[in-house]
This record gives sequence, C-alpha cells and structure tokens, in this order.
Amino acid sequence: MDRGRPIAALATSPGRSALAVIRCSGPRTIELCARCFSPGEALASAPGYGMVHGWLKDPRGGERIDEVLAAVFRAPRSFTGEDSVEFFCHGSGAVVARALAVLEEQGFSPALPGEFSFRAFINGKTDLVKAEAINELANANCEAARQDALDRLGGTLSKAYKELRDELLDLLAELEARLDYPADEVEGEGLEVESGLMAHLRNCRERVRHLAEGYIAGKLRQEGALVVVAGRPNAGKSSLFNLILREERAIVSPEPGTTRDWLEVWVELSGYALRLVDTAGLRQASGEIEAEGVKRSLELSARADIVLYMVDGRKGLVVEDEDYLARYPETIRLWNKTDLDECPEPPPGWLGLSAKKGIGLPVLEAAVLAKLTALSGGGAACEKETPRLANSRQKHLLDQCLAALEAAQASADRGLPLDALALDIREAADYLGQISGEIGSEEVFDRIFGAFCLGK
Ligand SMILES: Nc1nc2c(ncn2[C@@H]2O[C@H](COP(=O)(O)OP(=O)(O)OP(=O)(O)O)[C@@H](O)[C@H]2O)c(=O)[nH]1
Ligand SMILES: [Mg+2]
Repeated sequence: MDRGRPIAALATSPGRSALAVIRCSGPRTIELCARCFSPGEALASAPGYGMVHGWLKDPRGGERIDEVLAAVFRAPRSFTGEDSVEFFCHGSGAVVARALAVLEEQGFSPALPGEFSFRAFINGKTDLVKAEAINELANANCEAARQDALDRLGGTLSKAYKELRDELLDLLAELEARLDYPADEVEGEGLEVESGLMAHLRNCRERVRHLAEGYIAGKLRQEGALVVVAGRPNAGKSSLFNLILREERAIVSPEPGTTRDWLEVWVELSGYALRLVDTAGLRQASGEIEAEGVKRSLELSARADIVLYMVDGRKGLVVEDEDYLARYPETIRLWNKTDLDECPEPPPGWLGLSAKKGIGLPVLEAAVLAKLTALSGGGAACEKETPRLANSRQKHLLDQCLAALEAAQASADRGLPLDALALDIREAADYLGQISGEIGSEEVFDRIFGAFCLGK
C-alpha cells in the first residue's frame, strides 16, 4: 500500500440506497476534490470538520454529476490522519460510478480494502486492536457483536494488552537490574525481591490466561452460534424451524422424509446471532439422495455449537435416538407434539413442546440461552467489564505469549538463572507488542488490513 498517493473509494455498500458516501484521503485531497466540486472555492477554504453543500461536477466541461454534501477533514484531525474529504451523494450505482471516475481522472487511485484503516494505523491514529474493532463493528450482525466491537473500539482490550506489556517490560527491567547488580550481595534481600518478581509474573500470566479464555465467548458473540435441529423423520423439526423463525419457510408435511437437504436462516436470540439449521430426518436411507441428506445432517450435528434433538413424543425413543444421544450427549432434548392426547409426558431431561401450536417455545429459548452462556465460559466470561477478543490473530499471539510466560515460570521453578527467565519474558512482551502493532512489519500489516472491507 503506497501512502504517497491520494485514494478514493465508496465507503457504503454498493447498490441502491438513499445516500452513498465516497471517501477520499491523502496528499492534495482537498485541492483535487475542490476541482470536482462547485463551488470549488468553498470546499478548498472549508475549515476542518466543515460541511459544504454543492455539486459534484466533471471538471472537463463542468457538467454536474449530483447534488452533494462534502465533509472536509484537515490533517492530522481526520480518521486517516491525512487531509480527507467525504462526499455524501445519492446512492445510485450511476452516481457513484461517475463520481469515482471523475475523481480518478483527477489523480485519485481506487483504495484497496482496508487502506484507510491502514493509513490511520500507520499515522498513529489507532492501534491494530482498535483498527480490527472497526472492521468487527462493520461486520456485527447481532447486538452482542455490536456491544463487544464497540467496547474494543473504545480501547478496553487495547488497554488490557498495553498494561500487561508495560508490566512485563517493567519486570524485565527489574530482572536485568538484578542481573547487573545481584541483590544476594546484600544479605537476605535476594529472596524477597525474587518472590515479589515471581508473584508479579504469576499475576501477569493469569491475566493473559483469562483474556485468552474469553476468546470462545467473544467469537461466539461476534460470529454467532450454529444451532442444528436434528431428529428422525416427521418429528416436527421443520415445524420448529418455522416456529423459531416466525415464518413458514421450510416445507412441513405428514409425509416422513419431507426435508431432504438442510436449510439455514439467521435469527437473533437475546442479542446472540444464531445460524439455525433444519436438517433431513435421520433414518436408514433407501436411496442415494436420502443417504446424502442423512450424511449432511450428521456432519452438521458434529459441527454444531448447539443441537436441538427432537422426537415425536407419541412414538417415544427408539434405538436410533439412543445411538444419536450417546454420540451427542450435550444436546437439548425436545419431546414434541405434546398438544396431542396420545402424547405421554416427557421423560426427565426432555422439554415438552408443541412445534405446531407454539407451546413451550419460551422454555426452549431459555435453554438455548443458558447453553450459549455456558459455552461462552459461564457468567464470568460474559461480564461486561471483561474485555473480550474475537479475533483469531490476537488469540494466536496471546496463546504464544501465555506459552512464553509458562516457560518463564517453569524456568523459575527449576531454579534456572535469571537470564533464561528474562528471555522468556521478553518473548512474551513481544507477542503482546505484535497484537497491538507496536511490533510488526508492513508486510504483516498489509495482510491484516487487506482482509478489511473496501472503503474501510
Ligand atoms: N399435532 C402436532 N403435529 C405436529 C407438531 N409438530 C409437527 N407436527 C406435524 O408433524 C408432521 C411432520 O412435521 P415436520 O415439521 O414436517 O417434521 P420434520 O421433522 O421436519 O420431518 P422430515 O422433514 O420428514 O424429517 C406435520 O404433519 C406437522 O404438522 C406438533 O407439535 N403437534
Ligand atoms: Mg422437515
């Protein structure tokens, strides 16, 4: 990513909408934008954070392209830290295409995905963790994801990483001082200092572990949970799928084997995004297509975060149900068709339900929510004040940091010399530096930002 050129891109999603935002940034941005704007002088002389009303125009011939608002940001007080202009134009493909073409003719290059955020990062406007939070916020598809990403954007997670890194560096400085001036020259002092250092090391290690453990919860909240409805044919799986979705989406019929391929929808439950999947009934398949359907149902069950296993309560449990439950003991068990007189009471551990009449849905939803909370590491990991990461890059580095701290601890326990300990602590601090981007190469940063949205 060449920082010397001015860049432009559509920052809103392509397609028809009331408004579209085109973002421009880099050297000479204000001058180049003023050429494509009428009245150009108003834009060129606008103060930072100023808003100017006018027309985007083609400088060759002066043809008007759209009536727009232009927001002017002057370096360093902009998102990227550079001179920037954002045009709020009408959201049609024709307007956007022509506006971008005119800007490109003036010297703007089309921005690469994540290039605005990359510039913000390089110019010290944000650290890597906050930059990733912007992307996570832009991709948030449920309330839990939005809350967490906003929290990270506010800097809670960056702060936790920074505090830990600073403390490790302090620890390292103390160790190095001890290496230079061994305290055991002063009688009695050595052991005391060392036990203080060790306690501090343990404390840091536990905090890193706690952060790393929050990843499962963070990922679940950011990306949603895979919830699969499984069971034998005719149990009422598609009826339940439609009930949760509150829409007659899946075909329901008294004929066993109605659903042959799986169906999925996104639904939200108490702020969590759920990818809800209806599957083909599990049975001894008689044909190739049916066998493929059953195979897919089993594969989905294996990948699911939560399985809702359903039986027709009138028929009760048969050996296939027992086999399935032995394989997936963690499932939520649903005893369906309780509205019918022939349906006996559910056995212990089963939730009674009528997918057809919508009876028992609140209890089922509460059970799913409890499962989600448990999967997220229980109450502690869901506490608002615990910053949560949802990013596999950060998790990977955090795991390496933890391993280095554990190695440091092991060195200390084995009574190895302090310099061995110092090496591990230095390594751990460096992993934290890589998380925030204080340490890293442009090549690595290119790769990280390249995964962002266009216009971000
Ligand atoms: N009385 C009653 N009938 C139900 C209930 N749930 C489903 N049914 C009926 O049971 C039949 C099968 O329902 P589906 O939802 O298609 O069952 P399924 O598990 O998806 O079946 P397959 O797709 O064949 O595996 C339909 O006639 C539904 O109307 C219920 O709670 N009570
Ligand atoms: Mg079905």
